[in-house]
Amino acid sequence: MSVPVSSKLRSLLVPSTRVVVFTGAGVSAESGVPVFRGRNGIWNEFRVEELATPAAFAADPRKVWEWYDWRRQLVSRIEPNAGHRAVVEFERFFHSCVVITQNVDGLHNRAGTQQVLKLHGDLWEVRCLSCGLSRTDLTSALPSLPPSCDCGGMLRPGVVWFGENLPLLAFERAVDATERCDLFFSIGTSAEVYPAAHLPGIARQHGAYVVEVNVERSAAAEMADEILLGKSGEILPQLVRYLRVEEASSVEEM
Ligand code: BV8
Ligand code: ZN
Repeated sequence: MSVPVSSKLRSLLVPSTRVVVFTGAGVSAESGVPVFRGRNGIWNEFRVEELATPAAFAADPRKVWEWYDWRRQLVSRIEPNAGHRAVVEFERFFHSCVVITQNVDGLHNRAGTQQVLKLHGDLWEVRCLSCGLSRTDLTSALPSLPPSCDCGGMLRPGVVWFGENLPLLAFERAVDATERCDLFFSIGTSAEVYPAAHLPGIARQHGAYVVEVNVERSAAAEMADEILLGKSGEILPQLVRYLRVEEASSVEEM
């Protein structure tokens, strides 16, 4: 089923448009990753302050690691969906397309996106609390919890917890791309976690056309010029079909 798309948005679907794709948990929902808030939200079951904070980890590292190990195992068994793959098509079509995600699942990379600005870290990164070394660890399930570094120190998940700063360079690049873009997609995010949730507003303030793609209106809807209500795994491929039409007609004109 297709959703109505404005002629303004269709007119922006040309290669010279500078695009930012900003995603949240909803883009991975159709792959089987649970979202955090709203219907079927993970925080309805668990208390965020018990799991995703430095204090929670200090109090019970094993409990926090069990949760992350469970999520790593879940993500290792699933595949990117049509929404992730459509983002790869966007990158191919637009001369400038910057992908910014709050997701830690790595599914954009697995779909084929090379450069992703990961604002909340990566489920597959681990960092040593003693020597500070970060590395990728794709093991699932981890053999012992909490896992240890070669130096003997305790490892932590390479994600950004509540109360922690976002990776500065990634956030600066995200703001920079957002300020410069013509078209900003806010996809599958409740836009409730800051500072990432400032991005749709920054895009709007700098004159971008802001499009929300979500199964329901989120906090970002107030900043949006257009809201495409539906699943990202259906709406984004619909937009890719428009890109293909545009591509074919520009070839005919040559
Ligand atoms: C910071 C990573 C400075 C790890 C996550 C009051 C007290 C204390 C703190 C604060 C406060 N007020 C503000 C703060 C700051 C706080 C914050 O924003 N809190 C909010 C919640 C009030 N932020 C921080 O602490 C950040 N750091 O501010 O640093 C600082 C320093 C010191 C002291 C203070 C401040 C750090 C935040 C990072 C949190 N890390 N996760 C992990 O994953 O384990 S948060 C978590 O939320 C997620 O991981 C995700 O990254 C993020 C956003 O969630 P969404 O992706 O939007 O997902 P959500 O489930 O909410 O929504 C899904 C959407 O998809 C829904 O809208 C749904 O309708 C839609 N959907 C569903 N299916 C589909 C769909 N859409 C399309 N298609 C579908 N098929
Ligand atoms: Zn170490």
